Amino acid sequence: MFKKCVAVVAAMGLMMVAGTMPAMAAGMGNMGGTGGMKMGPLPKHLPKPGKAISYTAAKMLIKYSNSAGMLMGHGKHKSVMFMGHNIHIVMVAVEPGSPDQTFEIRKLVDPEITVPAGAKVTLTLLNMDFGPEMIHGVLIGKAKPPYKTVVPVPVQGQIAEIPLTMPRTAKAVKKSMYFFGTTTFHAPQNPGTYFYLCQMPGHAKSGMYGKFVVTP
Ligand SMILES: [Cu+2]
Repeated sequence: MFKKCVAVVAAMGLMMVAGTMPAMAAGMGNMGGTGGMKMGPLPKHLPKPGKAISYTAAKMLIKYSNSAGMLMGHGKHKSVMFMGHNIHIVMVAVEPGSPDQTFEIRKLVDPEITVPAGAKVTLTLLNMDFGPEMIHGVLIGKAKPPYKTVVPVPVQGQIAEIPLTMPRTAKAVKKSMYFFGTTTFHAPQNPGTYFYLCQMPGHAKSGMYGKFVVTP
């Protein structure tokens, strides 16, 4: 199973290099070790970040978020492990029904994320939250919790940033439009522990953060 996964991820990396990432749905089943959940395709024609997308397009991002990577660990210490040299991670800021001021990947709240050293990582944040204060973004850096109300940008040892992204446009989830942000960066060559956090004042202080671990 493990070997098979490595092969699949390697193949995925090649496809991504070839620029065909949006079409990667085919043959991507069984990656997650959660009983054959199929990895959803990334939406094919996403507009530039900053433009609103429909619930239908947002749902494709959510489906991807809920199926990419491998679940590791037990209980509260679950992590999502990403392998290969070309990784796409989709985080959701506060899926409806999740606790306030949290990130979700694979329905896990603020999970630990692990990526291999040197991997090219494309990180996408979909903001599903609603309300005037519910603007969210992502910084990844060395700065450890607890965080102050205002987190200086860039954070200490910053390696990635998704600018603040607006909340959804309507209370009704299915009738709303959604915003997302994305960034591509390389994981550091040296293994170590980083943290992802939301730079909206007060959010990281309230717990909107998690570990980002770079593995050998
Ligand atoms: Cu936030």
